Amino acid sequence: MVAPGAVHVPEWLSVERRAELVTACRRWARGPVPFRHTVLPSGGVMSVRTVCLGWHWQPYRYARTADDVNGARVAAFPEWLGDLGRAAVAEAYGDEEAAREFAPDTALINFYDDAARMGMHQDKEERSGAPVVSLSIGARCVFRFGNTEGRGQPYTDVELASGDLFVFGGPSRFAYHGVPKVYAGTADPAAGLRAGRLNLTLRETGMAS
Ligand code: MD3
Ligand code: FE
Repeated sequence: MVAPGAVHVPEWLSVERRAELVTACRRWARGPVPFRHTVLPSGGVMSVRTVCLGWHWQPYRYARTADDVNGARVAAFPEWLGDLGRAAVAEAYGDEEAAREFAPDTALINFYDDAARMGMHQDKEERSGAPVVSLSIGARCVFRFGNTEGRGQPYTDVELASGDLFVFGGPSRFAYHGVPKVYAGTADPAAGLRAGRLNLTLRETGMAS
């Protein structure tokens, strides 16, 4: 446990599982909403590329359609990905009831090239107290896990590598966090990624279907 409710499980995903997820992400990246750099209301452009399933996150709300991209309805959130999320919660918390109750309805899929970063932020658009499940594939990175007060210290830097699971629940759910560094040349070709890092987060939006 990195902080209350924050559990890191290194190498939870088998190489076969990683490869299946990479293949699925390549398909989702083609549409109906393309993998793209999100443009913020400030005019800033995120360096990661993102595509969503189930619900589309646009700064700073969830919608069924990608009104900030091409207006298309996002691809469905597949049942098998919910099953993987429940298995992840069971593994991280050892709590079968928490796992059964976890009903993610959106996935945010981020791709980092070696230069991409994610600034310190909170995820506050979800109207749910459910945990967030994070799956990392590909290049290693520094994941910075902070506090609930602001972007600055105190924070803890954790290295995330290919196959790692991280679950954020309870008091950790609203902590600031970010990715200040991706390590070039640490991709996972066996998983089908020759460069860069993929991160999938499975979440409950709390949106009424
Ligand atoms: C802690 N993604 O998509 S995953 C994001 O690696 C995001 O792509 C990072 O932050 C990435 O919003 C970090 C870990 C993560 C995701 C969501 C969280 C940690 C979290 C929500 C609440 C607390
Ligand atoms: Fe986040």
